[in-house]
Amino acid sequence: MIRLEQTMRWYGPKDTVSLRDIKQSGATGIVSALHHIPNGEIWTVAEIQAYKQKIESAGLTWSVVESVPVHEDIKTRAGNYKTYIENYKTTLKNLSVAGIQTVCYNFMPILDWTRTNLAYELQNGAKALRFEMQALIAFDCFILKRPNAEASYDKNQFIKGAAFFKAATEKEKETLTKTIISGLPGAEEGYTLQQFQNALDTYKNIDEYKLAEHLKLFLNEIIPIAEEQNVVLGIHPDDPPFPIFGLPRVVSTASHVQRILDQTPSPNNGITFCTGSFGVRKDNDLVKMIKDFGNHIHFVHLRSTKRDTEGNFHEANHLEGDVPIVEVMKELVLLQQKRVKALPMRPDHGHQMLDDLQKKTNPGYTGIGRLKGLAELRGLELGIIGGMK
Ligand code: CS2
Ligand code: MN
Repeated sequence: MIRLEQTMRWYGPKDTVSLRDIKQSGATGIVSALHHIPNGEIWTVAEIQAYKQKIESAGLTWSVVESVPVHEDIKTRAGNYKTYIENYKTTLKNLSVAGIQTVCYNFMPILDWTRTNLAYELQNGAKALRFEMQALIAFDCFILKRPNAEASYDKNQFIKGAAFFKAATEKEKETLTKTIISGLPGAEEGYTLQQFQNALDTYKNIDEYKLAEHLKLFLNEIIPIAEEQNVVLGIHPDDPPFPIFGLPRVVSTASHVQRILDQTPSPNNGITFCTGSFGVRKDNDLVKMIKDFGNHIHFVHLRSTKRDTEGNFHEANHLEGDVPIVEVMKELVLLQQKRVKALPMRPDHGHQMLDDLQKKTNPGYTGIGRLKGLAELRGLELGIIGGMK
């Protein structure tokens, strides 16, 4: 039986988790990007080849690009968006020339993924990433002071946000600000408070429908190139999968995904199935989503989150939390059997634990925490396959 392809994300030569570490985890594929190239610029064949060479010399394969970032001008359809779309096409062509044909991207306005606490201590002393609503509200209403921010929250939430702000020390406020707007790994961009507010202003007249339209217009241009070049695209869901800072969201639910697939019909137009992001919403039936969108799932991120009823969540152990991971894996094993090629998956994030706690790693992208996740996930997969025989 063909198994899922085990991959891990690598942030390039500066990543303190090395290619050798990743090799020892048992992963065979690398998920990476040319992080040194500014958003919107063309990735040349020479640059891609050199990077690929580095990965291959460690005995690994560059399986997936995560991500080719979509320039803000494309999302807002302003400024130089036409040039950036042309550049995107060229980058896809160049990647295909180099033999890299699975590309992840996202369409989240301004901020890539967002957390409010990068060192949430678990009972066992390991650290996890956490999103706390009242921290976000404290930042939005009292640090950023976004005009009319209060209207985005119900009264109860707002009171809790105010209390959070009141109790926080200057240092805590500073850390919170940095955590939210300095850019988590992969985001490639960070902002000052003023820059962030200016960026928010560019979305003043863009609601969900307009943003969905912008995504459609973008995909209508790049999907034909992807088809011609045999590249599959997987859009990563919004993280968190609900609106923040009054910004529109277009990849948070099953109906969002359906709209993306219907708007630009093509086998190359697909999703990155991130269980941790989609799984924060109770109304996302993950197993059903795999059944419904299977042919369009080009890449899988496996992790779990534990949510409460107030919009807070933290990243749980890979096999625990709210994601029905056993059922999800069963469905993925079935999906894999219908495919010719191995579907790339990676343990998405991991706790900071054991020696990770002494090491400076990209938040969420620890060596040992992810190794544990990967080991558990492949064991689960093998057990399910064994039980099917
Ligand atoms: C995050 C993001 O959930 C995640 O995978 O770590 O970096 C995400 O991969 C990117 O937003 C995808 O473009
Ligand atoms: Mn993910």
